[in-house]
Amino acid sequence: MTVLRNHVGGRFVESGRTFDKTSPVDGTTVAVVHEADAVIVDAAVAAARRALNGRWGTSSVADRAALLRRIADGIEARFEDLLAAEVGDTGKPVELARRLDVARAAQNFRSFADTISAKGLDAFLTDTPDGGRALNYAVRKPLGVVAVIVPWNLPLLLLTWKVAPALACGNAVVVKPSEETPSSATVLAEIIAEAGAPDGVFNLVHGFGAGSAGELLTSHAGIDGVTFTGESRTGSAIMKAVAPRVRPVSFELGGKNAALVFDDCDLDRTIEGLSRSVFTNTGQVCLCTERVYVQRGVYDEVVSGLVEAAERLRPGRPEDPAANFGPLISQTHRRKVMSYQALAVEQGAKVVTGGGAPALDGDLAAGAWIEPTLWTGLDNAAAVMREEVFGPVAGIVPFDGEEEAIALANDTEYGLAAAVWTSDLDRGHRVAQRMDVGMAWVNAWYLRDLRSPFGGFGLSGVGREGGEHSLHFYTSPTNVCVGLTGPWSAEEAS
Ligand code: NAD
Ligand code: 6OD
Repeated sequence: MTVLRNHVGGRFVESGRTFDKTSPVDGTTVAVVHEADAVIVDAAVAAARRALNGRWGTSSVADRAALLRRIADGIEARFEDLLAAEVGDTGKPVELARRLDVARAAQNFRSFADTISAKGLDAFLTDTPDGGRALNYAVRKPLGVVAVIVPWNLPLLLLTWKVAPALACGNAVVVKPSEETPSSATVLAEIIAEAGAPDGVFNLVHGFGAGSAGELLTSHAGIDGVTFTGESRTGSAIMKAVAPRVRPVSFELGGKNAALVFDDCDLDRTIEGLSRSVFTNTGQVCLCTERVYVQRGVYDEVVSGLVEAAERLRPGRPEDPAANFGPLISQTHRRKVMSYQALAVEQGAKVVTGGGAPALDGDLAAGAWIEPTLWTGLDNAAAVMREEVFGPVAGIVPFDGEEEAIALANDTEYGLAAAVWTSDLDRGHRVAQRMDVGMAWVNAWYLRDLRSPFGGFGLSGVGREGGEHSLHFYTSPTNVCVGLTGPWSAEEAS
C-alpha cells in the first residue's frame, strides 16, 4: 500500500494519525495518508521561516528562475509518476490528465520563470510627477511564508499554478492539497527537493479543512498570506481565520458560468465547444458551463446537439481507451450532485438526457459514477440555475435578444467565466465586455494564456493571478523616495 507523508524542512515525516484515500473509480484504497497535526503544521511554518532567513531569502531572480526551470525538467522526467498519482486519486481519463493536468504543471513553472526573467523583481522605477525633485523606486520583497490551499479537481495544475509564482518571488510555502488528492503533491515534493530547492522552501502538510491541517495552517500566526482555490464558502471561512492578523489573501473560488449562444454561430464548432465546457473532467472544472442561454432560432438544434454529445460519453476505467468520461471525485460529491438532479425535477425541469447515476457492473459498481445531465424548462429562479453543482450538468434556456441574454448571464452572485458563441465578432467583443466575470471567451472555452489575469467577481474570488498579476500578490513593495538637491530651474535657483 502506498503511504503518503508530510514533507517538512526537507524531510518526510509521519504523524500519529492516518486516513485512507479511496479511488472514485471502484472504492478501493489508493493510499494511506499521514494527517498533519498542530505539531507538524508548526514545524512546517517554522521550516519555511528558517528558509526565508537563510540562503533562499537572499537568492537572486536568476537563481530562482533557474530553479523553476529545473523543477519543470523534473516534472517532465517524472511525468508518468505524476500521471499515475493524479489518475489514481481522481479517476479521470489518463489522456485528459496527460494533456491537461500534468502538462500544465511543467508549463506553470516555465511560464513564471519567463515572467520573472523578463520583468525582474528587484526594483521598479516609478515616474517623478513632482518635476524631478525626487527619485522614487520600489523594491519588491517576498510576502514571506505563504499558505497554499488547493482543491481536488485539477490537483497538480492548481497547486503548481500557485507554488510556481510564490517561489519565483522568493517566498517559502506550506502547501495543503485536498484530502481527496494527496498523491501528486507528494511526488512534487520529491521533484522540488531533487531540483535543489533549499530545505524548508517547499513544505507539504496533508489533511482535511475545518478542524484539521487546513484550519491549523490558515489560522497559524506564522503565515504572511494565503493563496486558496476552492469553494466560495471555504474562502469565507479562511477570510475569517486570517482576519485577526489582517493577512492578504488571493482567492479563486466557485462559479456558475454561462454560455451565450447566438443564432449566427457556427453550430458545429459551438456544439463541440459547448459540450466540452459542460462535460470536461465530469463537469468538475470551476470554469465549466452550467447555464446555457440559446437564441430561439437555434435552440432546438443546440439542445439536440448537446444531448447527442452527452450520449456519446462513455464511463469507464481511466486507462480504458474506449472510455472518455470519469467518475465524480467521491461518493459524498455524488450524493450532492444527485440531490441537485432531484431538486431540478422538483422545481419543474424537463430532463432531456441523464438525470441519475448509471448502473455499472462489476468493480465499477462501487465507484462515484454519474450520468451527464441536461435540463430544459427552468428559469433563473431554479436552484440549479443559481447554485454551483460542480458536476456534468447544465440547464438550457431560450432567449430572444442580446440585452436579454446579457441580463440573464449576469443574474448571478458568482462571476468567474462566460463564453459567447457567435460569428459576428463585433457582437462577440460587445457581449464579452459586458459579462461581469473574470474571464470571458468568444468562440472558445478554457483557452489559456498564462500571462493573462485569472480570477473572479463576486462570490468567485478576490484578486487576480497570472503572469505579472501574480507577482503583485506574492510580493510586497517598499517604495524608496530619495530627495534630490536643486537647483531645478533658473526661476527656482534665483
Ligand atoms: P473546498 O473548498 O471544499 O476545499 C478546497 C481546499 O480547502 C481543500 O484542500 C480543503 O481541505 C481545504 N479546506 C476546506 N475547508 C477549510 C477550512 N475551513 N480551512 C482551511 N482549509 C479548508 O473545495 P473542493 O470541494 O476541494 O473543490 C471544489 C470547489 O473549488 C468548487 O467550488 C470549484 O468551483 C472551486 N474551484 C475554483 C477554481 C477557480 O480557479 N476559481 C478552481 C478550481 C476549483
Ligand atoms: O488554468 C488555470 O490556471 C486555472 N487556475 C484553472 C482553474 C480551473 C478550475 O477548476
